[in-house]
Amino acid sequence: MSSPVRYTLNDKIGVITIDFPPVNALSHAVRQGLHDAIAAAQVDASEAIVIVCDGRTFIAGADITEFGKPPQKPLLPDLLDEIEASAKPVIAAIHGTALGGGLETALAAHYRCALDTARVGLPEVKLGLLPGAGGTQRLPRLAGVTAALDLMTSGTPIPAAKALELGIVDRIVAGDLRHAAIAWACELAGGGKGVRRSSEQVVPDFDPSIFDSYRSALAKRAKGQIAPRHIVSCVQAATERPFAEGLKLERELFLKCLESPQSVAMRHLFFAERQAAKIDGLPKDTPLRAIDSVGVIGGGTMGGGIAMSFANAGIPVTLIEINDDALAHGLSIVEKNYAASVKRGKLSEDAAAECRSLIKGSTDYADLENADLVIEAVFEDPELKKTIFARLDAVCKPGAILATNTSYQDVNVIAAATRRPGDVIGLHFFSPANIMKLLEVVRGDKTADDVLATCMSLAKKIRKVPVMSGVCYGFIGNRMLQPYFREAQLCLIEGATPAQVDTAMEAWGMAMGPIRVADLAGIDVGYKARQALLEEERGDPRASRVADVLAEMGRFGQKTGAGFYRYDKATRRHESDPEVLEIIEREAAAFGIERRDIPDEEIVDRLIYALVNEGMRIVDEGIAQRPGDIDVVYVYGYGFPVARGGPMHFADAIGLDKVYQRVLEFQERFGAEAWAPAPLLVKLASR
Ligand code: 3H9
Repeated sequence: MSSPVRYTLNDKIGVITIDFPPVNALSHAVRQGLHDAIAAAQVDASEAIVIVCDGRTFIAGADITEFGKPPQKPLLPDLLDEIEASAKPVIAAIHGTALGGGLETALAAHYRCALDTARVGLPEVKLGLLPGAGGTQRLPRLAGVTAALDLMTSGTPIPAAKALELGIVDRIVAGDLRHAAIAWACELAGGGKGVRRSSEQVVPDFDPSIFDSYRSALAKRAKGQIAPRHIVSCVQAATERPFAEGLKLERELFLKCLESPQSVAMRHLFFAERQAAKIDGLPKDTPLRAIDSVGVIGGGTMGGGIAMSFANAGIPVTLIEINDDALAHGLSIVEKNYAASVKRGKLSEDAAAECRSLIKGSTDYADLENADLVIEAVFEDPELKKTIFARLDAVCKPGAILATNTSYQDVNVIAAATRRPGDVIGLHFFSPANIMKLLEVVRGDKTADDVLATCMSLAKKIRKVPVMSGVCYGFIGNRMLQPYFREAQLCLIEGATPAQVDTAMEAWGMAMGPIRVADLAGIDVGYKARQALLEEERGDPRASRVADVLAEMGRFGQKTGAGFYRYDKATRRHESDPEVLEIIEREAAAFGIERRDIPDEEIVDRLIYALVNEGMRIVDEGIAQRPGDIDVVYVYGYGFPVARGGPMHFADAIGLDKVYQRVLEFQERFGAEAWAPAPLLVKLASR
């Protein structure tokens, strides 16, 4: 096999070109090629060396697919030491993204130039890792301690201009990058500029209290994660120890992270997210419909957020409401959201004004006649939705995609209200839609392949993470939430307090405990939904009784200042309410339940295994294409801790046989209706 690295001598400049699609990751073959090329350049007539990449990007990092396999020499840290040790100046020429080991390669070079469109970053922390090829030691020397900590603990890449300001790159070039880099190399060689090693630079002055500040901020922001903590230790070492000693610590802590279940979980999510974007059986070259204009029906919180998601991607939106007042209200919320983004420094005034100008309001469906995609986002009334789709069928042009944002309704029934069910699809956004990354793309029985492919690709354009779901009540995410909430409510009536349930789940890693989630979502919502069901469809009455009582008292949750908790009007901070405890105790007695102490571990296991058991059914029924899709849904849409990799990965990591045994135990204690093990769990556990 030919090497993915070419070395050529262009007059006096040695040019090393990496060509390893799709993202020039530092696989074994690339490392070997780089090693050979650097060695060759040391002994030929070259006076300076350029490292440049073919394809869409500079090196995007170590090859993540190699992690977990036995390491093969040359190891990246050693290779980068060789590059830095080069007797001839080495110039890295960056386009696309220089990420992780890619940026570390550039930092080991002596000079760096970049196109102004390039971005650089050290995103290892998002994989539960730290930069393990000298990044933690070289970056603080070049950019200072604060910038280094920011870049490494956030993992967010920065644009070339910012990198220039921070001293991470030395110059921004325009036009042909290879050409510009070679010209600069000639200039450096001609001017007698020799090597300039990052490892020999001195860390600029800094405030020594910074490390403790980062440690305490990260303890909150990245609760329970080990990589951010280790990053701080490595950067501190860069300021206190000689370079080689710092590298030693970096290697030790990198390997600790690499072997940790956290990194295994986060690497699983990296690939699961990319896999989720693919639809089995749908040809890669399925034609896409052009989406240049969008209509949104309903200017509530959801509709407004959806409109913003498209406007933020430069796609014009027509927002439809039923009358002028409702429209003015909807647009004012959009306005407020943009103002808040400007205030938080997320958007410039100009950018916000531009996005805002892309959203036009209307009360006339006729204004949707040219829309390429229309998304209905009105409240969950099946008859209303059908009426809207019949109207859309009448006004929209042929080929327009008609989508519903429903959380629960049957997309097939909605599609049947039109004469073009092939054009109908579910696009389930999560609130606040302009911020939440998850998009469930719901494929109806008749949804056309090109409609599905278009929506999956469009999701990426509006910076969402798409996961396809089949049609069922609640799709993937909300369907699994039902048994999860059921167990949370049962724990309450059997003996726990709201605070105990929430604290147990939050300590385990959930972003917010289920009882607080119920208060935030509105207790009236579930109440109304239950009222619309027949008695026998409502499930275990013990699991809804307390919520029903609260709803009937007008305690709808955060929005009314009281639900399972009481809320401070000004700060929205929650506190326990003895009245709620009395209600729980009273209702438990009415059911003849003798309340008991429930260990936190039981709470966590019941809630999480309820998710897993339902997830197994969802995979078995083909509602989700694969278990990883469910993990992506839960991490991006439901505050499941990334470091646990999603419910299905977590179950796998624990051992499916252990999960099965615990589910059997719960079946024995709490009954088969709730806890019959999913057939797929039984099958997999027995393997
Ligand atoms: C590291 O560097 C550790 C070192 O500090 C120390 C080592 C000792 N490896 O995302 P896309 C694949 S850790 C292997 O859809 P985009 C990806 O799976 C690494 N494969 O494209 C996908 O495959 P498929 C630090 C990789 O244009 C295909 O490439 N670096 C890698 O939307 C296209 O990816 C990172 O964490 C990789 N490193 O985005 C950067 N990267 O087609 C991770 C991508 O089969 N990468 N693939 O599904 C990214 O952030 C994005 O991929 C990137 C392109 C922005 C580069």
